Amino acid sequence: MNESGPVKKIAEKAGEVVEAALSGSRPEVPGVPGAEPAQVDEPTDPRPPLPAKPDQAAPAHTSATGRDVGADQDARAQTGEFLTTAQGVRLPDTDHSLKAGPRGPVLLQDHHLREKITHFDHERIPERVVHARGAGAHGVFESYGSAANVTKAAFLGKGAETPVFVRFSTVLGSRGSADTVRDTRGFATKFYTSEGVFDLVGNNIPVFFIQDAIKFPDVIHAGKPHPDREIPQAQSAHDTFWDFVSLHTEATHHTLWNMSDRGIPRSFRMMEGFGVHTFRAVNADGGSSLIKWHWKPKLGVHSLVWEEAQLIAGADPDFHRRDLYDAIESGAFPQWELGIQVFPDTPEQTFEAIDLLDPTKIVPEELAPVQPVGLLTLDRNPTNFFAEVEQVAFHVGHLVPGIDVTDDALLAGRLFSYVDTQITRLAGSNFAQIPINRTHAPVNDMLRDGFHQDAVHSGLAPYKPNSLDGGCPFFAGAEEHAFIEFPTPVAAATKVREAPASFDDHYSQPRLFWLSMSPVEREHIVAAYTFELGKCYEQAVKERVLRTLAHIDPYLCSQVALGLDLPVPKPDEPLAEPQPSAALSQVGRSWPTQGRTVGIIADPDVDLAALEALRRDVLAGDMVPLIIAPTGGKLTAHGAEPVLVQRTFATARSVEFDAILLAGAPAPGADAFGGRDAKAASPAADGAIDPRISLMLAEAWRHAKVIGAWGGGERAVLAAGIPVDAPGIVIGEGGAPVLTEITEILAAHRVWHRFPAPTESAKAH
Ligand code: HDE
Repeated sequence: MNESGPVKKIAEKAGEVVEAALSGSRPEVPGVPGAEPAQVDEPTDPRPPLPAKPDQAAPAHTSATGRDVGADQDARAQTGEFLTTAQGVRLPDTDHSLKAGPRGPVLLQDHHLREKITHFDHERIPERVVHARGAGAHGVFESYGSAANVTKAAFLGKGAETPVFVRFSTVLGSRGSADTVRDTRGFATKFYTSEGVFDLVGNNIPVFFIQDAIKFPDVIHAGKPHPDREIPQAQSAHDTFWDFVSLHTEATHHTLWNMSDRGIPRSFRMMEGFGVHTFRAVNADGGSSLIKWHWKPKLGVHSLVWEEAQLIAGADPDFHRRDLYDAIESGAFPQWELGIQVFPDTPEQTFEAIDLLDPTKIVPEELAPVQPVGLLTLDRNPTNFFAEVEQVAFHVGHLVPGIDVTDDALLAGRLFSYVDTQITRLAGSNFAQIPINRTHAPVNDMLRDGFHQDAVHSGLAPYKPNSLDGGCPFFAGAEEHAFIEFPTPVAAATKVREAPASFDDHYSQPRLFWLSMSPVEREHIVAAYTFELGKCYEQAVKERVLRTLAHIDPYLCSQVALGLDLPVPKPDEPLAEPQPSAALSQVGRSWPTQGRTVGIIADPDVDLAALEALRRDVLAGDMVPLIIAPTGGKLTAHGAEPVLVQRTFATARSVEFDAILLAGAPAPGADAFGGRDAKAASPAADGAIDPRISLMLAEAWRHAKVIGAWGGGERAVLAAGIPVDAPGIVIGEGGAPVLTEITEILAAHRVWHRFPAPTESAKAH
């Protein structure tokens, strides 16, 4: 991999963003709402619309037919100083309907009223049937060229740079649901390549619940809220989900991943991505290999803890969106390396006895290393959520020459589904012409008409063969980058509704995953199953799930049974003894801390110059500082530059921060009483310290987060009942040395050794 080229360039660009933020008129990133500061009185002097913010980008300006129109970045935004109708007619008023006198009836002839309300009535489009809740960003993919021997895809050629748009999502929840629910996450990437659009529509979990697309409506119906009362929203902790996955045991592997820390990511930026299915790669010589796609986050794979995820769902349901946008706005551009596992394309389509067409199986990285092929950087936020994130339309069938599909029966159903769903969701068949979906390659497709046709096709012969349009368009050959299906042999067979025998193995890989987990990760899995089943009503469902757990591991099964007060079943077949895969565990290494959120609690009489210096140090370390003070506004002191307060004791909650720094020991604020703010009502609170701060520290403590303090902050730590010599508590002389030390600890994500996991033998009973 080339660490000096793209990585360095991106680092420079990120540095420029940080520099601009520090020197600009609005240095308190993230969270700046508009391109210019607002004034208190309503502005009345006509002026052109404000530009987009510097962290934002819009879809490239290609025509509906893929032509670069070379327009300015904001060419699709509103234009002109004056309010107009949709037809561009200027308006003098939008506050009053046209009436027969001030108290009179509203007149039907008010075309402005009717246009405004009618358009409003149709603002919503159907949300995605799955993956409705999401967030997206623009970026660039820079290819290392290392895949050139397996695929001729131009975007994977050496040095190729390809614009991309990525959308992350949860699966089960509706559009307004919380980000931090326990669920699989979508990781869909649109590459605008020179050979047409390539979509890699993957998840953050490498396996799927089902082996055949025909079961997709079943698993989704089971996971969605109960049809009678429409609860619970965006959760798997209910009877129908567990009923299905315990009867349909091929779901065991994916379910186990969901119950692991992978089901509650800390950030989209800290998730792996997987293509799940095996794809086929074809090189320039016509050679075929089977491949699996992997996205590896530069920041490592990290998760929330369950209590934190639940608190965030209330305190900041937009947590993952905000995290993505804030990191990009702050110049901490998230990056992933794209990698491939490559397997020989043999007639059996297996590798080391693993069936490559079975999407409930992984190939451990120890058996087939992930080879890095390029670097993805997300460096711009969307300018308009609806236009970009809501309207982006992915499709697994958006393939480019050099990448083809296999006979995976799950993939086959997807190849039908994605276009079909867009036709409903985006109201017609011309969704490829919506700006975010437009290819950057020339289009001459003979598709015509339909709702919302944006192209103005010339000529009169959208058919082939023709002579009236000069025979155009013409066929391309391999030399002209045509997509030519790989001539895969198909064995003689009989029509059946059956799966291969190897698809019946539902437990060896869940056991592999379990055995690969560290002790703390195993405890989280036990707790997740116990919680989810504890929320179910039917005993039969719980007992049936325990039977599946008995096939994964006796400790897992017995501990969950203990929590449910149910008997421990025995497996009806001997357990497999697979080789664990170290690559599956998230714990035990160090990672960069870019984009981590550092909450800085400021005593009102803190040294403001030192506070500002610390804020800048955090920003310069590519992390996101947020100043927390008793009240909003600005902290001021004679002779010092004021410092903007970004969170107050009333609005802040520990779960927003990866680390908490205490610059002093704030006394109770004016609103620190239970009648005003229930967070302040803890009976254990020490009267000398604001009780909200004690609560914040206590939560950070039990979520195994690092806490740093100086200038009296030690007193606040002690007052919260936290031993100052405990792991991950850093007491220092000043902000700078404490920041250095907490950054080192943050590199391990959490202070895992604060609460050592019990050994399995110690807990066995
Ligand atoms: Fe999807 N999936 N899916 N899926 N999927 C959709 O397409 C479908 C599957 C995935 O951010 C839908 O535009 C079927 C696997 C992502 O816009 C729909 C089957 C994987 C996204 C659809 C699967 C995915 C979707 C809903 C079983 C991981 C969000 C709206 C064969 C490899 C993309 C839409 C975005 C979205 C169908 C299974 C990933 C209905 C039939 C396996 C990331 O077409």
